[in-house]
Amino acid sequence: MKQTAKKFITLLLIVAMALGSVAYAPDRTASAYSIPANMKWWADDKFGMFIHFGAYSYYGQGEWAMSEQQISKQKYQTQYAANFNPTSFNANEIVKYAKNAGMKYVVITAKHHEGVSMWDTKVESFKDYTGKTTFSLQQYSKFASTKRDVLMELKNACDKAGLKFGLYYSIVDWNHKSQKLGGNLSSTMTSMDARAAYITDMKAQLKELVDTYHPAVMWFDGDWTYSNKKPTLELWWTKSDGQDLYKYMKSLDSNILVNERVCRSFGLGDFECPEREIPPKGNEPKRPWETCQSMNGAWGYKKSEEKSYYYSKNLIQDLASVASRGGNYLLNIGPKDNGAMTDNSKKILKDIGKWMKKNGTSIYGVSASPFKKDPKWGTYTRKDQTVYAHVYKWPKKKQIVLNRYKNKKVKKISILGKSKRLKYKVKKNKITVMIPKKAVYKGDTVIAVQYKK
Ligand code: H79
Repeated sequence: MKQTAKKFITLLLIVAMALGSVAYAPDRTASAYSIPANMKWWADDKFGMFIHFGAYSYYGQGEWAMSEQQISKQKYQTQYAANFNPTSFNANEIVKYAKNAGMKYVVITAKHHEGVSMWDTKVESFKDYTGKTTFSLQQYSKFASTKRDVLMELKNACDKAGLKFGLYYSIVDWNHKSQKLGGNLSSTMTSMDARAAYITDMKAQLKELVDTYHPAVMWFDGDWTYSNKKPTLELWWTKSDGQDLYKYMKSLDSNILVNERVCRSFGLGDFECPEREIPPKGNEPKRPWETCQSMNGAWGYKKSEEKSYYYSKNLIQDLASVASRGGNYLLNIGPKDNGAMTDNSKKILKDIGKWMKKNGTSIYGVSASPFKKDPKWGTYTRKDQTVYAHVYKWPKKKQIVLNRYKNKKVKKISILGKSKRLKYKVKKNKITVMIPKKAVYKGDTVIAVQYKK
């Protein structure tokens, strides 16, 4: 008898706990994940600037040109990297544009696949093809005579402006002596010894970067020669290398956030990074994520792409859609051969800034949409008791039907950036809002619905 009572109480407890956990579950959609404390700043910031800048900027054919055109190391180094002289690089200007666009952090390429170290690395093996000169912006290029440190300039500008600073680092290195350009995956190791030595040196470079620039984010890439088996010359990067690299970065600085590309597809790192892709609604990663996107078809400056920039309003919609699905958005600029920002990227950043000034509250620190489906006209984000309806397609009729959040009582409905209250009617779980004839902001007019607690 006693035994049965005990069982019954245990069962009650389990049911109570289950109910409790429902009540305290994060107030988001099925895609909900909880944000670790060390990532809160990043998840709240939502919006960052990516910068692709290297010797490829000088060549002006995109950051993959060396591989796409199978340019030899000697030619790439002597004709492009050696002439790179970005004297118009202006960190304060870039950061001013980033900040005015509402971006809260910046991630710049410290070393892309081409292998030019954008800082004065002292690690021995990163030399040009003769083995004599260090293959870095500070030692190898024309720019060397300026003695400038562009990464430090950017880091300082970010610190001054209150933006977080991050670094991108490519695991493959087309100019390093350990690797041959070519093969199916663009980089093949020359030997297993070369592989081991390269990994040691890569870690030494990463230590230099952390000790010198104290990045808040380390954004790895160029990890696609991977497998979860023993390394080969083709598949020379392994899951266990990725795990080791992640641990190593955290040992250098426990606060650094590291992306999944220490070795992608194994759930490593602190956040996932869909590239040029917004995960479909309902299919978002189950942990923190950041979509990276460029403003045109290239990341590094590509002259032929200068006429093909995306529309600002579409990038704004991307930002809102990403936020509505619980992600971050990292939007890229590719400064020119002389280091200056392109006019097109400046224009886009200004457009986004204009929108963010009035609508930033519907982006920063928001939770994902509380609703299972997106409406035809746009999407939702939420912060505390306010739900923001992002209306991409403004209805022709002077009214719009919004979902009602948890059947709460409405306190006030207005368009963000406007003080006027909008009239509305509540019926069950829908709210019909009377709206002006014209959208206020091209691409995304935000209707804020404040609920009573
Ligand atoms: O830095 C930007 C791009 O240069 C970089 N990521 C962003 C942030 C990027 N790297 N690779 N890609 C984008 C596309 C990758 C293509 C690959 Fe492949 C497909 C790598 C492996 C399979 C190309 C085709 C290289 C080998 C086969």
